[in-house]
Amino acid sequence: MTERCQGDTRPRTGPRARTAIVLAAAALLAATSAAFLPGTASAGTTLGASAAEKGRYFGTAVAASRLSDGNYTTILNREFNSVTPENEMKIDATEPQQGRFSYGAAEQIVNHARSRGMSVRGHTLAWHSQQPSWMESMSGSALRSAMLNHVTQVATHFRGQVVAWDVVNEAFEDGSSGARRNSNLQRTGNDWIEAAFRAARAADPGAKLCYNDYNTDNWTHAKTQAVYNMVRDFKSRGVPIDCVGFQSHFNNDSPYVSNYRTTLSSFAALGVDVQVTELDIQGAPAATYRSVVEDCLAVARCNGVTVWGIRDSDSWRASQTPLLFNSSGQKKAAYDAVLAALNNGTTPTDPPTTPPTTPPTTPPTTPPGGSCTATLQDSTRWGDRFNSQVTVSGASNWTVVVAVTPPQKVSNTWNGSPTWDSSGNVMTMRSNGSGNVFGFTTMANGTWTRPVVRSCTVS
Ligand code: 9MR
Repeated sequence: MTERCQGDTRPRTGPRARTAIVLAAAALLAATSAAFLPGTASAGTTLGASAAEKGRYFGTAVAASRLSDGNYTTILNREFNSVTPENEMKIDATEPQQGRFSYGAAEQIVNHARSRGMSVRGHTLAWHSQQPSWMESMSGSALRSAMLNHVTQVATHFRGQVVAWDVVNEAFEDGSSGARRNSNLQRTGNDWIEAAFRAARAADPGAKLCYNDYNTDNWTHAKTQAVYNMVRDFKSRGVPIDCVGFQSHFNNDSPYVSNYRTTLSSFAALGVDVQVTELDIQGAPAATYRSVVEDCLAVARCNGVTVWGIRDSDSWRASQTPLLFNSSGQKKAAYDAVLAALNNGTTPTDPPTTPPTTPPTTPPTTPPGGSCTATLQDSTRWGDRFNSQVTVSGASNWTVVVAVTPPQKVSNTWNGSPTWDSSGNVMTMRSNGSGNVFGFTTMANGTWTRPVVRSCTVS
């Protein structure tokens, strides 16, 4: 199912046109069904591109201080299409003195990522840890106000640039109590978490808002159940929560368990997205990495996987060598297992929630740019999003302009360097040396209109 740029998508209305529409719709449905067949192989050669072909992202934590390390950024730019600042968006980094905000290091990461088509996860707005000393010594209503102001200021500053925020991090106790963690924030009142989510929604209505925690992987654990009950309660009362992050720091004391997929799917069934947010595994066993990725791919609402660092030497647990690249930046066996899982993984079996739009019925026209042609092709479609692929012919130094229909949003791109207009709906994609085929994921947000190629020009 292809659309050349500048194709006229207006529906025709005569009997022949109706026949054409029915036939074309049947073909599209067949193509869509095929896209949901398990085991569809794809030719992705990097983590990000392979994940994107499955409608997911593959991300990493990034430290601003390492962006000057060429080995590090080469791997980052080649392999990943999502980034989480490891420490630079935390409270002590962004508001070191009360009311005085500091965004430099976070912006460095955000700009690096977005200029290369990577999305950004924001981490984290409200947390008992890594508080600046002024906040650590606060309590009661003054702390509540300061926390809400922090959430509002930081989320407003990065509005439109962060696809998902860890609004609240690690608010539950470990062990069997299922209780909230006893922190200065908790002592401001049990409603501090929902208050933080409401403030974040008001500040950045377009971002997904996540609750993020560790030791919530085993479905039978009290902490997992406690977080589940909180999310269920929030959904039932309309508290604005969109996603749950599973840090997934696996080690010998806190190993991966086979009911992890049950945990992800059970949360997703509450009506939230799920994300693997800080994955690292002691010793980096390939089979375990593979299982985690397969579990995510098996759950339609699992948006993607973030590993907590690139090379073992970048890890907060470097001695456990828990990552996908060794300290020299070479791929480990776990890398191969993850890539294979992304390429061979089954796509979710649940059908799209909205019927696809009628495909175009008119022949292509010549693009105004004149000297190259861009052809848009539908790719995989999920319940909330779809992929498109654009093939350019006629030039290697191309610039292609693509528009999506609001409230659609492009959440991921691959094999090109994108910039957006101020509305965020028109993407200008430039060749970046990765060839003449680029792709992108569009979050439908209820609208399934196909993106339109507006022009193809030679730079
Ligand atoms: O990786 C982070 C490390 O550089 C910091 O020193 C540490 C400070 O608390 O935080 C690490 O990241 C944590 C993340 O923000 C929340 N989940 C646990 C992560 C590992 O400790």
